[in-house]
Amino acid sequence: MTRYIEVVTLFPDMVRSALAFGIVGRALERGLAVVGTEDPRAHTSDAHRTVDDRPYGGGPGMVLKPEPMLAAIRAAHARLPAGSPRICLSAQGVRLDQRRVEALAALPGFLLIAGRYEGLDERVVALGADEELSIGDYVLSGGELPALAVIDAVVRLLPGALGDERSSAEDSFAQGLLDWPHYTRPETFEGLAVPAVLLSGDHAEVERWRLRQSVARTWMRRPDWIVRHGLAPRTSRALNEFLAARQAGEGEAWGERHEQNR
Ligand code: 4FD
Repeated sequence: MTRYIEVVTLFPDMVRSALAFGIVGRALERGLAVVGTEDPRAHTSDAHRTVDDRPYGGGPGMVLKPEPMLAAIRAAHARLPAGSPRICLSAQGVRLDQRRVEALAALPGFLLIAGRYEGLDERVVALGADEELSIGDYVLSGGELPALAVIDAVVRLLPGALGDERSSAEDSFAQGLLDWPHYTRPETFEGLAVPAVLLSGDHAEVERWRLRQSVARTWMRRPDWIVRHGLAPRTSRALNEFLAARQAGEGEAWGERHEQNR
């Protein structure tokens, strides 16, 4: 099933051009998703095609005028499957995470609203958005990069996007864990060796090592995830192995930076 995504943006070329590369570019070429854009400037009627105005109450910066924004939202939303949510990207939104990305990837369509300047007129949010999403606690000059982050995260989950051999469901992130370390040739690089287990050819042992690395890194760097997501029994055993090894003062510098292997 093709997914339909629309982006309301004053910079449609910025959005379209960024989607031409890599995994997402190929997925869109294959028709796994279709991304459309709608420019609020096309919904102005004055000679200067004005999209912004001074804020009521005074102060610096400009606010996007409500009429062109809402008209663009409605035009783009009319092209989407019925029930597609209208999502505004803003630092005031609910934080995006992989669970939310998976939920978006399961929908037939959604609309992303990218604001600019100091922000949107609040009535556009009230009338034109079903929810607000944030990609993190920092301020950007526009919602285009957050919209692109959402699109990238969603499109790479669509069946066929990663190629048939890989499955995003197997990503450690999908399991609530940080990724394990990756290595390729050469075997020793600037004095740092690849962990011996990865050269052993013992696939079961490699899998256990990766899970141990993932859970150790998660424990060290993101203990909040372990509290929030809990651990599957196998993962819980891997964590206990790591904690026991650390207690005994053995093994690698788990989850710490600049670890030296072997
Ligand atoms: N953290 C984010 C999203 C947008 C943004 C904007 C109102 C400003 C950060 C609406 C005000 C959009 C985020 C553009 N900055 N800036 O996800």
